[in-house]
Amino acid sequence: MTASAAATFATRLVRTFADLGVEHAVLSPGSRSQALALALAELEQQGRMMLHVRIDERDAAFTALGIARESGRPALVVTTSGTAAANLLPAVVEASHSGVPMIVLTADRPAALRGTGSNQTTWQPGLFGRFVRAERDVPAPLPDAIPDEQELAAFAAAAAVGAPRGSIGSPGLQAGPVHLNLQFVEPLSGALADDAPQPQGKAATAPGAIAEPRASAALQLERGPRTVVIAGADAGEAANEFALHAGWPLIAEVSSGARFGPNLVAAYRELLGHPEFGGRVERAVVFGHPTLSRQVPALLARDDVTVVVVRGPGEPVLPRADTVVADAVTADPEDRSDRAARAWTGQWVFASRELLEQAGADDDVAAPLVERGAAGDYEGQRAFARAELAALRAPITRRALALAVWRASWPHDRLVLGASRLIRELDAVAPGKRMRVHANRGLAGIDGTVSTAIGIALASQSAVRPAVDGARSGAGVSGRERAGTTRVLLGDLTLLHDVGGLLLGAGEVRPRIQLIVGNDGGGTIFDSLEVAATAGPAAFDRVLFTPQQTDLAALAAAYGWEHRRVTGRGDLDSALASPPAGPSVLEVPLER
Ligand SMILES: Cc1ncc(C[n+]2csc(CCOP(=O)(O)OP(=O)(O)O)c2C)c(N)n1
Ligand SMILES: [Mg+2]
Repeated sequence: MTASAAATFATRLVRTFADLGVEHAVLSPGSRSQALALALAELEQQGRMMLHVRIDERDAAFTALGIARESGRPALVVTTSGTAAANLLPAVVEASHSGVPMIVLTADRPAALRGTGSNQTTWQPGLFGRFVRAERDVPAPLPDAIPDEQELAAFAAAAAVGAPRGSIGSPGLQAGPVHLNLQFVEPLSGALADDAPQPQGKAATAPGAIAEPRASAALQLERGPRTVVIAGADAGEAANEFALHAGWPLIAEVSSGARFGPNLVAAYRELLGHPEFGGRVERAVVFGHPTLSRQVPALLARDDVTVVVVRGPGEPVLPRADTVVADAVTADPEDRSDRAARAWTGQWVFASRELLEQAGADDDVAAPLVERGAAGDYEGQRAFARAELAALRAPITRRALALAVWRASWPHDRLVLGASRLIRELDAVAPGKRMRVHANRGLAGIDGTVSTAIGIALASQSAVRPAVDGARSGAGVSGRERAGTTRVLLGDLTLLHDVGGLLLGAGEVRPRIQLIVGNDGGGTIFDSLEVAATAGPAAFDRVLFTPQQTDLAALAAAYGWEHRRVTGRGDLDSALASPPAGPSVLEVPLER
């Protein structure tokens, strides 16, 4: 085997990423990228990297997005040149907006071939535009000139996690995708060249060097104004802790990761619209990215409300020019003797609980009220059995489905919420529960949901696999708790958009993931828009609702996923409580 500078560089580069603490790589096959692919396969063999192979680059990138969402560490995404690289854009854009780290390695032909009509060659530098935090176009490794992998990897890793402000790039750099465009020339793979020149750059930092960005000084908020804390997508537990510490009501969306605790106001939509509640708010402190209601943006737009936005991983919301943006906030702890302040928060919390109970009661099928009937009272016993059966067989509404999924999920599980109606339905009624919830709310696309969720399942359920000799790599996630089931609540079109994500090739890890599909035959979210009333019904259905009658059982079977269809609440609860050990689809027909 001839020595290959490509192989030498690729091997050094992926090893350096492993040393820096990168644990997962997702690759799609291709010729130009073969040196990277083979180097990753070897690292996987050594137990130093978890490798996932996806035929579709769009899914590879969403899988990497899911892995990083869950683990907080960037995964590598590796593709060949041409349209392969272009397929990464949706996940890169989502990662950019939600502040999820990702390291994209696109293989390329030499720069001199751009614009010459050369096969599979395009302008890959700049492909991701403003959506990457940093980018390098790296010339092909040659026997006497191997790019400095240490410098490159350290640069990419630092930019992906949002290096400390001021240290690299522009101030306020946030975590997100980074693009290394790696040119390669023949021989595209081969033996490692032992005598190849060593990089002159500074050595890569120690193992596990991917660091948390440093937090800067917190903004102190004075007490006094009637304040609410708003936790949008990915706000995280910090929002909850802050609300609790300051003693302020917490309006936490269902994808915030902060929807729990004594200050939670789950039924915030009704209350924000009420003059005695929303009408009296003087200040809002916003964590994360609120996207699920009309009421929160309306509050933040009001000029009698001061808006303080706390920077999180994602793009900060800037509803108004006078928004105060802070890296962190503090406030004096709640003063339990301040009756006015306690009344303010208590009023929200109690009203919310009342409203939520009503909403739940509206939907609960009357539990059998009939007495069980004494021994020998056959009529009474029969009535009881009939009532109980009716409850179990009661048809499943959207609300019942959303609540059932919420109730079935526990802190060791993961819950992923697709865009569209069901996440909103859940947001309207879910009571507090401390658990990890993920949703791609950076841009709220219906694309890539299956793949993102698989990434989340892979990262939460995995540890670095033992090396061939059984030894474990130090870079493993063994210190972290392994998760239970990843449940995904999504609509039928959202599933069908990412059918390709169902494809887990032979030998790929098959995580414990349950896709719970509310199948209403199309995009019913559009039914609630004004256009549903103004457009002609046939045209509306054709171009917005977009009906589908896909046989989901056959689809699941084709991809080797278990499938079950449930129509009654009893079956729904049991299917959710005991999901299969591998990937499965739980189909729940819903009325339009
Ligand atoms: C990539 C992308 N394309 C289009 C949209 C617009 N869109 C939002 S919801 C939706 C329909 C979703 O249908 P389904 O998943 O069945 O959910 P339902 O509304 O029926 O609950 C579409 C097309 C989007 N958000 N993202
Ligand atoms: Mg639908």
